[in-house]
Amino acid sequence: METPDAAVAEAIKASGESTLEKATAKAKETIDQLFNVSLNVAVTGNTGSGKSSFVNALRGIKDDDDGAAPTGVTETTMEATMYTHPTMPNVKIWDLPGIGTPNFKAEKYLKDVNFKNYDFFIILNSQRFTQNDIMLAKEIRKQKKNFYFVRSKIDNDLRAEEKKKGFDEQKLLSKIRDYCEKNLEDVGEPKVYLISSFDLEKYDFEILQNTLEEDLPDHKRSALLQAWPVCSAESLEKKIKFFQRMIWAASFASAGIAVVPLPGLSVACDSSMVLLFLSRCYYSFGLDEGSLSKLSEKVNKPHLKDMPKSKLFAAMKDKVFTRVSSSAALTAITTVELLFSLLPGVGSAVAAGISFTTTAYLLREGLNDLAETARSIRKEAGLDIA
Ligand SMILES: Nc1nc2c(ncn2[C@@H]2O[C@H](COP(=O)(O)OP(=O)(O)O)[C@@H](O)[C@H]2O)c(=O)[nH]1
Ligand SMILES: [Mg+2]
Repeated sequence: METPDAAVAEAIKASGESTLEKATAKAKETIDQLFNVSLNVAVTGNTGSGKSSFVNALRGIKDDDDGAAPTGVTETTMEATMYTHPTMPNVKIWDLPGIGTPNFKAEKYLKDVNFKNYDFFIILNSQRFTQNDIMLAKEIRKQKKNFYFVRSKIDNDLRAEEKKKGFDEQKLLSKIRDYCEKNLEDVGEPKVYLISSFDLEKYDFEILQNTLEEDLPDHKRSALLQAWPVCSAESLEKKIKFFQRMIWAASFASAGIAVVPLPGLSVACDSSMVLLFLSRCYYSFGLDEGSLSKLSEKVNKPHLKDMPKSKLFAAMKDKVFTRVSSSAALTAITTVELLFSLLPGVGSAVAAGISFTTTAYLLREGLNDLAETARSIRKEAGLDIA
C-alpha cells in the first residue's frame, strides 16, 4: 500500500482539482450526486402493449415478485403508478395509463399524468404504432421532452415465424423495424427499438440504453448507469468503470466530509461510506438475491444463486437483507468484518481507526472483488462466451 500522502495526492489528481480543499469540495458534490440523483422514467402506450412488464424488467424484478407492477390486467385508473427502483429510491419508473381509447386527447393525457415530472417517455407498442402514439409523441415534443418508441414483445414475432421455411431472424427484425419507422414518418422518422421485456440481453435494449446515455444530462446519466439493468458484458464493464471513476470521491467522503447520503447513516464513521459505495456496486452489478434468482431461472441454472463467491460477497449477501439499501442493513456489516473479508490478516486494532490509504484501498479492492464476481456469474450463466 502507498503511504498516506501518496494516496491523498493520487485522489486529488483523480479529482482534477489542484488543492485538497477544492478536491474535497468536489468530492462532496460528486458523492451527493452519486447517491441522490433522481430520474423519472415514464412508460406509456396502449393497454396490453407490455408497459407493466417493461416497468418490471427495468426494475430487474419478475412479474410475480412482491411489489411488481401487475401484468396482464386491464388498466382501470387514469393515474400514473409510481414504482421505485428496488435499489435506488430516487429512480422512479412510472407505469402510465393506456392511451388506446378512441377519443384520446394527448394534451389532456399529458396534463393528467403530470408530464413535467418525467425526464423522458418511452412509448410502447406491440404492433404497429397508431395515430394515438403519434399524437402523443408530437405533444411530448411540444412540451420539450424526449420520447423513445419501443416495439415490444419482439420474441412473440420471432416465435411465430421461426418454424417457417427460410426464416431469417435479422431479416424479420429489419422488416418489423422498417415497418414501424415508416409508420412514424409523421413525427420525423424516429428510431424504433425492438425489445422483449423477457430478455433484455437481446435485440435493441442495449442500443436504447446507449441512446439514453447520450441524450441525458451528465448527472442524470449517473442515475441511469447505476440503475439500468445489466444487459450485456459491455454494459457491466461500463458500470464497473463508472464506479472506478468515483473511488477518489468516495475516499474523500469516507475521510469524514459531512455528507449524509441516506437519512440515519452517519458518514462520520468511515466504514459507512465504504459499505454504502460497495452496496451500490453490488446491486448495480446485479449481484443481489433478486437479480441472481431471476437470472438463474432465466438460464435454468439453479446453482448460480449459490455459486461459491468471494468473502466480501458472502459478507454482503448475508447482511444486506432488503433490496433497498437501508442504513440499518448496511451498518449490520461492521468495519472489522469488511476488513477481514478484504484484507485477510488485518486485526481489529487497525479497524478501529482506518486511514485514508486503507479506505481508498478497501474501495478499490471491494469494487474489483464484486466486479470479478459479476463477471464470473455471467460466464457461468453462459451469457458471455469465455
Ligand atoms: N412474449 C412477450 N410477452 C409480453 C412481453 N411484454 C408483455 N408481455 C405480455 O403481454 C401481456 C400484457 O402485458 P402488460 O405488461 O400487462 O401490458 P400493459 O397493459 O401495457 O401494462 C401480458 O400477458 C404480458 O405477459 C414481452 O416482451 N414478450
Ligand atoms: Mg399495465
